[in-house]
Amino acid sequence: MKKRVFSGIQPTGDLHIGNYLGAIQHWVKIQHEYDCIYCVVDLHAITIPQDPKTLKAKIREVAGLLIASGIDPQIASVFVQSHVHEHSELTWILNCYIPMGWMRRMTQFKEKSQKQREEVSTALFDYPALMAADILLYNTDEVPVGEDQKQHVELARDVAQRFNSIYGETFTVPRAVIAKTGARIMGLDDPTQKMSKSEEQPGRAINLLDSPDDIRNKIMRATTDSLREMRFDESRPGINNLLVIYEQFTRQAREEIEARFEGKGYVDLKRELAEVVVESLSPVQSRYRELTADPQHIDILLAEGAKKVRPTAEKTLALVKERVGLG
Ligand code: ATP
Ligand code: LTN
Repeated sequence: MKKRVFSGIQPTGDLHIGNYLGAIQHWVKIQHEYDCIYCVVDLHAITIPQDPKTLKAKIREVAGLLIASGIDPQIASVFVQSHVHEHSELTWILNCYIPMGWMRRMTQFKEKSQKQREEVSTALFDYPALMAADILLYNTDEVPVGEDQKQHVELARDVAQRFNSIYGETFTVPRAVIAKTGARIMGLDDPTQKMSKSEEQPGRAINLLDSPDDIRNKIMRATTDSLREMRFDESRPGINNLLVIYEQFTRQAREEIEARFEGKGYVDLKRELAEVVVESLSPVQSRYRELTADPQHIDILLAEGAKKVRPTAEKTLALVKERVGLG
């Protein structure tokens, strides 16, 4: 039996090379080895205000880009969270077993709520419970995520263990798997900030659907330092970030890359990196255009994805309700 992998991505903006290098390329690689479920988490997206039309379009765009990046919907399951209502239902039940103290420790809520202050929704606070439900519905063994999500996966582990100790073996206890390099791609305009979908700074992120000229412009304008030496060095975040992106796309060894650019200027690195990124994204973009030529096609694939995963979600929820004594 293959191990079960579950991960999710929010349809809250344009997918960028940080998402691709930190998550999606890894998801593509493991799909043959594991039984993988990938979810477009639209219920998580509405924890902050969204425009309805844009949200609906983004759900399809994100799903299309996952498939265009190489996730094969015949092998892995790709579906939309709100298409399987068990996610919401299990969230409520899990809420009853998550002490407030655990939730209050979540650093992402602290960061995100500072930006919104009084407007912040109750659901943003409860975000980790929905994420725990996503993971626990499918007997998940491993959850590939970026560093920022580790604490949330740990909360899912804790609530699974707590529930199991009260009611007996019910949930598989999941663990987070964090990619070693490329796990944190930084903003091009400001390499001290992470490249992000929701931060609408022009020049921060290279989006997967950016035109070749946009990609070139953003890379040529990327912030670096005034030194000349081209070395992987985390104390020089700008140049380090460009080299990491180069490394991730070309799969060359660090020494090889440093040797290649020795004695050259930053402009040479930027020019070459821009071409590497343009060429790497080009097949993803053309597959995306093919996939979306028929607007119904993605909807059909997503309906099939939900149909594949629903029986497992139904079975888990029925067992949980039975254990708790509901109904
Ligand atoms: P937001 O800005 O809305 O928080 P995001 O761009 O951080 O969005 P998520 O939907 O939170 O993206 O994350 C999807 C996946 O991409 C996660 O596994 C996350 O860890 C990864 N990821 C996001 N940003 C980066 C980044 N800059 N570098 C590497 N991986 C990233
Ligand atoms: N919170 C995650 C997205 C997410 C997720 C999940 C990831 C929602 N549910 C379940 C792994 C497993 C994020 O913002 N990257």
